[in-house]
Amino acid sequence: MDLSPNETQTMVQSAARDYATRVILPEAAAIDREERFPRAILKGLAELGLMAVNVPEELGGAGAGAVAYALAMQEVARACASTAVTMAVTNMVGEVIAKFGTDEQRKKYNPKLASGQYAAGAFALSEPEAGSDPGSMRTTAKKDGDGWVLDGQKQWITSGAHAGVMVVWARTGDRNELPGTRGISCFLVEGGTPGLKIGKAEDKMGIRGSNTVGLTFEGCRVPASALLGELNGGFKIAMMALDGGRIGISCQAIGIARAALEESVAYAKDRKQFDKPISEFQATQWKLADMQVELDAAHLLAMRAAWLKENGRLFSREASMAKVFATEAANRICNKAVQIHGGYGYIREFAAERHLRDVRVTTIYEGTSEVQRIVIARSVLS
Ligand code: COS
Repeated sequence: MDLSPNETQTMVQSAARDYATRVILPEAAAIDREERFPRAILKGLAELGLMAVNVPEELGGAGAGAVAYALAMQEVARACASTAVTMAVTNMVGEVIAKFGTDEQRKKYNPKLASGQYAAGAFALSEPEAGSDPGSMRTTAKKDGDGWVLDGQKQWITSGAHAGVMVVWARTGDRNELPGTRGISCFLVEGGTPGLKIGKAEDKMGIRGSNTVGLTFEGCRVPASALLGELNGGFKIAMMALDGGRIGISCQAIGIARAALEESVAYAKDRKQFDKPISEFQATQWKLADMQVELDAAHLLAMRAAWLKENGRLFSREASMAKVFATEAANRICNKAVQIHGGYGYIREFAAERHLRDVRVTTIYEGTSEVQRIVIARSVLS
C-alpha cells in the first residue's frame, strides 16, 4: 500500500509548508496576543490557491482534491491555528457552493472566495439554543414576493464579521408539516446585507486570531436566487458539508499537535536537569513516544477519510472517526507538551501554552466528540 502523496498533493503541501513557516509562523504569537484577524496572511493563502484547494479550477480553485487540502491544512495549523480555522471554513463554504450551487451562484461567489477578494466565507448553522441539534433551529425564512425574509439568531460563527458570503440555514417549512430536520433550507447571504447584524467578537480561550460572532437577522431580505440547493433540503447540505469540515478540523488538530511535539523534542534535548538533557530520562521519552504514536494514528485516520472523499466514496463515519480520535489525541499531545516544558510550558514565552489553548476547541466545534460518537455508533449498529 502506497501512502505517499502524488505530485499535485506534494506540491500543495510544500507550498503550504513554505508559506506557513516563512510568513505565518513568525506572526502566530502576535496574532494570538493581539487577537488580530490575519487579513494579509489570508490573502497570501488565497494567492497560493489554499483558500479553495478542493474547488474546481474553472471556478478559481486549485482543483487539487481533498487529500491535498488535508495536507495543506496540517501545515497551516502547525504554524497558526487561528489562520487554519479561517482557512478551513472558507474552503468548506467554497466547496458547498461549488457542489450545490447553480452556475450563477458558483460564478458569483467561488472566484471571490478563492482569490481572496472576500477575506473569508462563513457557515451559519448553529444557534444559541441549537448547537449539537441543528434540527431544532428557530431562524426562519419566509417567502416575500420574489424573495425571502430571514429572521433569527446564529451563534459561534467563524469569520462572521469578515465574510463576503455566508451559508445560512433557516426554517422554511411549516413546523407541523415538516418537523425537525425536514423543513430547513440553505441560503447564501452576502456580508453587509441590510437586516443582518454582526454581534461582538467572542473573547475565547484559544484561536484568538479567528473571529467568532453571533449574527442577528431582522427582516433580512435576500433574493430568490439566494436559495442554495432544494427548498427544504438544506439539512442534508449541512450534514454533507460537515462531513468534509470534520476532516479539516482533524487536520487542524494534527497540525497543532505536530507543532507541540516538535517543540517538545527540541526543548527536551536542550533542557538540562540532574546534569543531563531531560530527553535522556525515560519519563520524557515515553511521553514523546506516545505523542508520536497518537499523531501518526490520527494522521492515518484523517488521510483515509480524505482519500475516500476524494474518490467519491462514503466517508461520513470515517470523517467522524478521524475527528474524534485526532482532536482528542491532539489535546493529549498538547497537554503532554506543556508537561515536558514544565514551568516554561505555562507561560506565553513558549508556544506550548498557546497550542493547549488553541487545540481545546477542536473536540467541540464542527460537531462535538459526543456527536461524532453518535455518528459512528449509528453506523456500527446499522
Ligand atoms: N450526509 C447526508 N445526509 C445525512 C447525513 C450525512 N452525513 N447525516 C444525516 N443525513 C440525513 C439523514 O439521512 C436524514 O435524512 P432523511 O430525513 O431523508 O431520513 C436527515 O439528514 C436527518 O438526519 P438524522 O435523522 O440523522 O438527524 P439528527 O437530527 O438525528 O442529527 C446528528 C444527527 C446529531 C449527527 C446531527 O444533528 C449533527 O451532526 N449534529 C452536530 C452539528 C454540528 O456539527 N454542528 C457544528 C456546526 S459548525 S461549528
